[in-house]
This record gives sequence, structure tokens and C-alpha cells, in this order.
Amino acid sequence: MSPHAVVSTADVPQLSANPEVNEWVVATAELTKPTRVVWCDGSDAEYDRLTQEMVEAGTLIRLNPEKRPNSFLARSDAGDVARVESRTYICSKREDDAGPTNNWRDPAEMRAELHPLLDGSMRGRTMYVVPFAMGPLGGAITQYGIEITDSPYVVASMALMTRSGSAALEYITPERQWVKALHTVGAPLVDADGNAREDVPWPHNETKYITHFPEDREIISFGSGYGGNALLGKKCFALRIASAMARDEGWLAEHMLLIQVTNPAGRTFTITGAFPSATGKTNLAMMRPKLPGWKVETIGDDIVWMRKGADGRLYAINPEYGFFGVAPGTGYHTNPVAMETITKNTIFTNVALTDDGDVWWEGMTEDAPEHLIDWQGNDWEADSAGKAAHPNARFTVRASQCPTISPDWESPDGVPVDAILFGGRRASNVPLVFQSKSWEHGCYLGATLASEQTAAAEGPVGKLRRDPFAMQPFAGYHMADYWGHWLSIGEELGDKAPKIFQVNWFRKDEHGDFLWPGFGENIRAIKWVTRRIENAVDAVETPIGNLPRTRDIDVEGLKDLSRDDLEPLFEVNPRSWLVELDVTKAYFEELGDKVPAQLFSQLDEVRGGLRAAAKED
Ligand code: GTP
Ligand code: SPV
Ligand code: MN
Repeated sequence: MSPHAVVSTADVPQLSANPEVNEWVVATAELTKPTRVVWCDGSDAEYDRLTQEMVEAGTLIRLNPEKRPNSFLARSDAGDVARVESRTYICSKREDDAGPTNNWRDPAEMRAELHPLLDGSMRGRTMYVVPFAMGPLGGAITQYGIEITDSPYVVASMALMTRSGSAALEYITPERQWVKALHTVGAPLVDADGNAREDVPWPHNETKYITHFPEDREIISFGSGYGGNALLGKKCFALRIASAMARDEGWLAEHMLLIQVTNPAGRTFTITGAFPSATGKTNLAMMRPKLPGWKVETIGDDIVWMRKGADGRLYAINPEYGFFGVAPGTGYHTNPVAMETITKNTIFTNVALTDDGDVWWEGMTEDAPEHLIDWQGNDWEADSAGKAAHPNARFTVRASQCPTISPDWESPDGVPVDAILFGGRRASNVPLVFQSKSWEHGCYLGATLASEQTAAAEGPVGKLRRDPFAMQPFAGYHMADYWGHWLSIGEELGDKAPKIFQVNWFRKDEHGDFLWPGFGENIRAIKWVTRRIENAVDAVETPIGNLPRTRDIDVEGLKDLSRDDLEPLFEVNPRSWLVELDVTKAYFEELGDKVPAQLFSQLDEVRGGLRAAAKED
């Protein structure tokens, strides 16, 4: 058999008890024309075989086993380093269901456009079939899917990030809904004339399509091997498709972390937080608190699904099985728990390689090693101009390796939520922490969330961009309908709804320096949140929300910061807020007439209060 022969239909294994699954696998093989088809069982032996094959092919570098056992470095192509939002499409039947914040394409037209690209796209490659669960197997909030991919890097990553393999396949029965997720790097090993083409360590295609068909619960991703573009259980399924499912079925699929915080008295609070990409979810999820007697336990760092439970409260799970965390900025002084999580069994992507076969990135240690190989494979010295690691370099590791993982993290029914935080990178205006006046006002805070752009997606870093509910790139339907859905969930939960807060670790002084030390010190803001949940402290009512009295922020042991220094962190400047509100109003109007009237009323109320305050000034 020629190495680039096409598998014949008769040779495509049909391992599912569900005929629909087998038919889809066979049809996909007929279209993409791989050399062979492999169903992944999710075993350790399979993971070891795949990673070893990738080492031999040059896709992975095995790190020094004495430094980082069973760990690997992948270097992506420089043209494939982050999510590509400009090539991400929501292909709902009606354009109005995608809304102005998404790229929309007619589903039939998009399928027609993809067809010639998919035709023969896996020639010369292995087509892997990866069944997976999002959530604990059999759990009340769990959903299932199958990713077909021609990337062994994706298979290995899915093994760390999801509960994948034969056990998940058992749950994909004809009675259950499941998501079809087709992924190809779009780099066949045979050209149009049938001539063989050399493989490269990181195959991809300059043309990329990350497409979603919400009504069909289906994803087709072409041309990228990186992160959210390719690990389809993550943003494509667990946020874009799941948010559409959640709208239809009355639950929530969110870009959030999930933690349990225990105070010195032993009371535990469950808190979720929606922060935009690369804005601190992983760090808060793994926080080692700087206040004595406080404990943070990790359940999730990126995605949370929530559903009303039998007792009327909102229950949350982390649908993922691992972390795909930002490497730069992660060090023993900022996130020691992450550092302890990634000591072994980890895939690193686009970080630097040290001379002794370990990894390094900016922020891991104060001083860089004298010599490194940078993320693109070039020599790098401490005085080199460029960064050694790509700013969106990531680690991929199972959540079970996290030393602070909660004993409840796989609870099949989830955990009841006490509070929801919204947070962004805001150099000005937004206080360190404050509480919403109501669920509706909390939805207004979510809807008006904005943040400075990071390296997690293509685009200019640092520019302030709207990121409502941290879901701007991830809501699988009309953003204004999504806001309406949040309002209706609040109505349904009534007085059992979690309390809503806004936080901002990133406020700066006039020199551009952060006013707040962040990281483990963020427990001081979280402590105030828990005190509010307990009804133990009063708040100062302001037009933007209920702020802490500065005396209620615990500054005991806080280095270089006195209580007086807190003032600028909590300053509400009516004039600069009024400027921001004009922009917010214009933004609501741009979104069109689906924006819920309640959110306009919230805006008017905040503005009225600020105008009165500005006059008093
Ligand atoms: P995604 O995985 O992209 O969704 O990101 P994330 O929200 O999990 O972001 P992450 O926690 O990885 O943080 C991204 C960057 O923000 C890292 O470089 C962190 O070091 C930095 N960061 C996180 N928390 C803080 C903080 O409290 N203060 C400051 N100054 N930086 C922080
Ligand atoms: C994000 O960008 O929010 C991420 C990384 O968590 S990715 O999985 O690539 O979307
Ligand atoms: Mn994310």
C-alpha cells in the first residue's frame, strides 16, 4: 500500500453502537480521504504512542525527564499562534440569530464553500476519531461530542483537556444529543496532481475557517492547529454551541473560572468569575491567598456551565478536564499553584527551551537564563530584542494535577454558586471591587464589561474593547438575546440567585503602574465579597454600584500599601464615567432593538446618579 493511499470505505472501522456516529465517521473519511482511520480509546498507552510518534516527526520535543517528566514542547507555525476571530463564523439559519458581534454566514453557503477544502484535506494523514464528554461522565449538566481530527497534537491535547475515549463513546447513544466536531489542519500530504508533499512539524493552512452550525450542533474547523481553533471541545463546543443549547434549554454556558473559598471560620463560598481571555481566570482559580487562614480550591479556570438545581439554586460544573493556561507571567511569585501543577505530564506550546532541556517564559523567573532557544527555534540571549516565549504561549495539563483541586470538582450535579464576578483589564474608572445593586444591575455590569485587548486573539494588544460577560468572541447567538437570557435566568432564580460583583485588578496610576499588587493579594477583595454574601458588612451606595467602605478592606500585612493608598483604587470620577456611559449607550444602540429595555433603564439610572454627583462636585 502506498503511504498516501486513501482508506477504502470498507476499511473504516465502525466502533459505535450508534449508527449515526458510524455513518458520520464513514462519510467524513469518504470526504477527507485519509490513509487510515483510528478510533481513540483514551488510554495512557495511546497517549504515549502518539506523543512518541510526534517526537519522531519533529512536532514535539521531549523535555529533560529529570526536569519535567513526560512533558513536551510544541512550536507552532508563526502563522498559527492564537484564535482567529476574523475567520470565526456562526452559521445560524437566520442572520439575526448570530447578531452583529459575530461573523455570520448562511449555513448552506458555508457548507458549500467548505466542501472543496475538506475534499481530500486529510490525504496522506491519519484521521482520528475522538469521542469526548464535557463534564463528568453521566453528570446532570454534562454533554457529549466527537472530534474528528487529522492532528495528533489535537488528540493528545484533547486527552488532557477532556474526558475522551471509549468511556465517553458509551454515552453517545441514539437518544442523546451530541456534537459533531470536524477538524483538519488543511494540509494534505498529496498535492492536487497527486504528488507527495513533505510533512512539516506544524502543518496548517493560511486559509482558516472556524465555523459553527448552532441548529445542527455541529462544528467544522479548517486550517489551524492552535488552541481554541482546534481543540473543539473548548471554545467552539463548550461556549459557542453550548451557549445556543443553553438558550434553548434554560441554562448558562460561560467563559468563567470556578472556585471554592473557605474563610478562617471554616465557611465555604462558591464563586464564579467571567474575565476576558488572558485577564486572570487561571490565576484567580489557583490563587494562594496572602491572608492567613483563607483557602482557595480550584474547580475550573476557563469554562463554567450552570443549571438550576432541584432546590432552586444555580449549580455549576467545569465541563473541562484540564487547563490550557497562559504561560507568560506565570511564576512561583505570581501563581505558585500553576507552577506546581505543570511539573510533569504537560504539553507546552510556544515557550522557550533552556539549554538543559526545560522550559522558560517571560515572568517565570525575574532574570532570564543567559541562553535559550526561543519559541520559533532560534538562539536567544538575555539581551535579544524579541520575546523568548510567544505572549500567547500555553501549558496543557490535567486538572487533577493541580494541588488545590477541590474534592468536589467532579461532582456530577455541580456545586451551588454564591457569587458571580465580572472583571476586565481597566486602567481607569473601574474600582477594585464593588457589588451590583440587583441581578438586573449585575447583568448591566456584565453587558458593559470592557477590557484591554491581550495576545489571546489576533489584533492590537492594549486597545480597549467591549467584551460583554467576557463572551464577545464566544456567544454562539445574538449578544442582545444572550443578555435577555441572563435576565430571564435571574427572574427564574429569584432570591436564590447568586450575588453579582465587579472586580478590577488592573487599575493604574498616572505613571502607568498598577495600583494593586494583584495575584495572592486579590483575596482581600474576595474577602469583602464573602462578607457581603454573609451580610456581615455594609456598603456605600454609589451611582455605579455598592462599594466597600475602605475600612472593610483587610490591609493587614499588605506590603507597601496603606489604607490611604486604597482611595484611588475605589475612586468614582463622575465626569470620566459619564464619558464612558455615552460610549456604552452608543454601543447598546449599535446592537439594535433586541437589547433588553431593562439594560437601558439600568444605564439611565446609573447616568442620572452620576449627573447628580457631577453637579455636586
Ligand atoms: P484565558 O485562558 O485566555 O481565558 O485567560 P485567563 O483569564 O485564564 O488569564 P490568566 O489567569 O492566564 O492571566 C493572564 C495574564 O494576566 C498572565 O500573564 C497573568 O500573569 C496576568 N494576571 C493574572 N492575574 C493578575 C493580577 O491579579 N494582576 C496582574 N497585574 N496581572 C495578573
Ligand atoms: C482564550 O483565548 O480565552 C483561551 C485560549 O482560553 S483558547 O482556548 O485558545 O481560546
Ligand atoms: Mn479563555
